Amino acid sequence: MPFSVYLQQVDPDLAGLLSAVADASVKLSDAVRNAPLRNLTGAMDATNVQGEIVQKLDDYSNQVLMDYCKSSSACAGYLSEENEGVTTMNETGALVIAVDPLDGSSNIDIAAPIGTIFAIWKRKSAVGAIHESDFLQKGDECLAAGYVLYGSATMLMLSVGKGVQLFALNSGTGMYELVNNTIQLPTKGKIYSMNQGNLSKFEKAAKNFVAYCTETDKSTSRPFSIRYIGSMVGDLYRTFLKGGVFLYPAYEGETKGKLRLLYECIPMSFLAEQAGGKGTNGKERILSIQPTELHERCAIVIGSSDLVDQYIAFSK
Ligand code: AHM
Ligand code: MG
Repeated sequence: MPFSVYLQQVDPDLAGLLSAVADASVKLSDAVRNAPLRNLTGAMDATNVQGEIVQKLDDYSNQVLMDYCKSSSACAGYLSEENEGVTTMNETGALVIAVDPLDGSSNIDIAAPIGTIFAIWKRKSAVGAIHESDFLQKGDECLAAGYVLYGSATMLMLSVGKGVQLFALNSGTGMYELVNNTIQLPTKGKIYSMNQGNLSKFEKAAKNFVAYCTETDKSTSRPFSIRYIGSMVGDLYRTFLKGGVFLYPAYEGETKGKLRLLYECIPMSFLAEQAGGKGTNGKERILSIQPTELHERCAIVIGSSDLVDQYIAFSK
């Protein structure tokens, strides 16, 4: 089924914005695949609000998404990893969107999987300019979330709150087509995914969890394998299809990790729960957390429910 036909079942405002995001991602998929030929690799002479070096493709992706979101009349506001504040798009629009325009920036120059992550809410204010408070909403209030993976294929994983659907970009037509109507995240898994080189920096539960993953126990297929691309989009695509767990835990003595709540942890947790999996910060469901800052960071453990539960047990 073409994506445009799938969108006919979706509320028209939401369908319009999702269509704009999908169109933007088709353009970005082409840019990613041709980045070395278009002077789109390497860093800009700039850092973003998080103090991270901005890659040329980060900036390009943000510009493209802003243009396409603005073209959707339903889109009232835009928040991005690359922008300090919120941007009003259309004062009469009903929706707001938070995006990580290009996740996995450190993988751009090595042609490894990268992607675009997004979450959409109904705005809280009625009309007019958008405020921060329009974005400080729980994941439980999300209308839709998804991501596009620019890997060996370009894949769109999406939920509008009715399960998780997977679309593949047909490179011939430039259009997405449904390839799986009911993604089910396996309840068990044999793979864990984390930056284990940083283990000494992480909280005790993470250390205990790694000890659990690496010890031998035939009944639970341990030791598990470790796989870590360093692109959340790539690592989670594998996790959604094959099962397992991805974690970027809280740092020792802190409650937060590296990844951002509004445009990384919430959209991925929304998808995980819609697919029968779980997403937690160790102590609380990610979707229950009340955001207090636009670029708030969050610890995340996400994937197969049995493995996430195991981490939660170590967090008690
Ligand atoms: P980015 O949005 O700036 O690309 O950062 C997020 C990425 C995730 O995709 C990935 O899981 C993580 O950062 C990797 O971090 P690290 O290099 O610390 O393992
Ligand atoms: Mg990211």
